[in-house]
Amino acid sequence: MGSVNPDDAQKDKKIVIVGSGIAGISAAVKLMKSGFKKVRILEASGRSGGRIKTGKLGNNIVEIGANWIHGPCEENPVFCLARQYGLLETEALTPKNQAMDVREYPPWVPNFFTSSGRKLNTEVAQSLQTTCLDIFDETSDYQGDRVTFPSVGEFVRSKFTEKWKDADEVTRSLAFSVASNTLKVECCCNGAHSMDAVGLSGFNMYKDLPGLDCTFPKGYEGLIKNLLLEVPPDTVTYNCPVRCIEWNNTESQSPVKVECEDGTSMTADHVIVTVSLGYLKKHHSLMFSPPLPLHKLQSIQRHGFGTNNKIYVEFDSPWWDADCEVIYFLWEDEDAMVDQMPDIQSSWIKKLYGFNVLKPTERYGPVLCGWIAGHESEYMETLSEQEVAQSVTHLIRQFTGNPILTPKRVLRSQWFHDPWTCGSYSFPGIGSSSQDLNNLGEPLPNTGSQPLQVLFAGEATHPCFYSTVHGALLSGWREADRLISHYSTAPSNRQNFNK
Ligand code: 6YU
Repeated sequence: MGSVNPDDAQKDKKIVIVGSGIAGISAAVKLMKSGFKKVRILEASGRSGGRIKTGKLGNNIVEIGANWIHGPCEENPVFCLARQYGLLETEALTPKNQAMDVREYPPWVPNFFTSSGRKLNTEVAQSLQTTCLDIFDETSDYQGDRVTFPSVGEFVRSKFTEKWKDADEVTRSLAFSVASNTLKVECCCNGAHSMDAVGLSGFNMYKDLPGLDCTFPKGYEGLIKNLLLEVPPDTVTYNCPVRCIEWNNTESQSPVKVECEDGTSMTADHVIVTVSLGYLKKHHSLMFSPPLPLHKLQSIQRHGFGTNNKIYVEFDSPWWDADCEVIYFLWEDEDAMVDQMPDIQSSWIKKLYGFNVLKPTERYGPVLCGWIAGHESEYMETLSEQEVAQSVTHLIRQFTGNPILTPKRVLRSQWFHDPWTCGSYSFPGIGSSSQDLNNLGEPLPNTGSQPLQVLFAGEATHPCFYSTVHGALLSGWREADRLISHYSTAPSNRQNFNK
């Protein structure tokens, strides 16, 4: 995106950014580099980073929020910035790594365990898993009606049942256990309660970038810290939740008034809202005065936002294969392809599909990261860490058949109960289309005498990289560019953001 310095007279325009996650910070950096001087970020919590959050498990650095750079290649600005700041390991920087086309499934070495304590033959289980993933891939070619299959879950279940209809009882039962597990994996990838809530028509709006997903050895927050060094230290005001944004204030010179929870208020020429879609779903009616227009509200409702949490578990020694990178737990009683538990209180743990092994082992020791999505995950958040540890210990003993295995440490995330996030990330809901993503990112008002009073950034506003850090970062740049372009005096430098 070409940035053009705005006219000198416009550099005093007051811009308030709500939220100091990656979208808010990237917008601030771009605006200030372009000459805007009065840029202020108001952050509800006591830290920057939002859903980028690095923590500690014993001496290990672990990610509580975003984990990977999805698709680390030249087209990915998070990869380019991380490389520029020297935050990545040599292997992630190789052209070979950047060129790998893995789509959503990195070629991790798996181990499969079952609920009767058996370790399955990897080839057999993996081939059943591939059959299931191929059906997920078929969603991109599906041209049929959306009434028969409104959701990805219904589509996959139907095709998978058809595929195995003539198989013998034992094979079909195992295939369906694998399919249930794959649906739970997909719930985590999409941050959805069930794949029945993920719209088939919007499922392929997401665009994969090439490159083998990589991590930040010293933590994702390094990206945030480096970006913040590019703006004056007092740019962010912490512990300052915004309560209400009054826009269309035609009587004042500044058309927007921002009211904070502590009763203070300030005027602004432009406000960039970067709060999560989960937060907007819950608080939009109090947050905007006048209320948001109907088409925006409908898109806020239609586009999905759900929970995906992690449960880190540390052991004294590994019980998985030395080369294993991912562990899947298959429930043998799940032969009806289920991704929702009927009784959440007693069976929430069945939603946890398995674990990633933290690599390299020399750095982390025997540490696993479990994944659990949906309402089961939200219920898990209400339990004490000790109760979570007990359930995980019981689960691992059952699946390994080892009655004395005991984790050394357990740490879980709680994104649903984080009052400033209200969940993990967005996904296409039933009936969601690219129009909804456009509506979510559309500024208010878009035309008229005082346009661009309230602008919207954040992962859920990106047309094809929603749910990711790079999507959020690009959305922040997009809104900064919108303002820079608005104040650019040379017509040839003005960009049309309505295309
Ligand atoms: C990625 C990954 N990753 C795991 C987990 C989570 C997420 N993501 P922010 O919320 O950050 O900032 C808003 C700020 O606003 C915040 O600081 C608030 O405190 C503040 N705020 C709120 N209300 C306020 C108020 N009233 N006043 C003032 N301030 C207020 N992304 O690239 N790689 O590995 C993962 C993962 C557990 C929770 C992730 C990952 C998502 C990113 O973390 C997330 O998008 C961005 O950080 C959001 O930044 P932001 O600035 O928009 O908001 C079809 C299809 C498939 C699609 N899926 C494929 C990809 C799957 C994505 N996978 C993610 C997986 C993991 C594991």
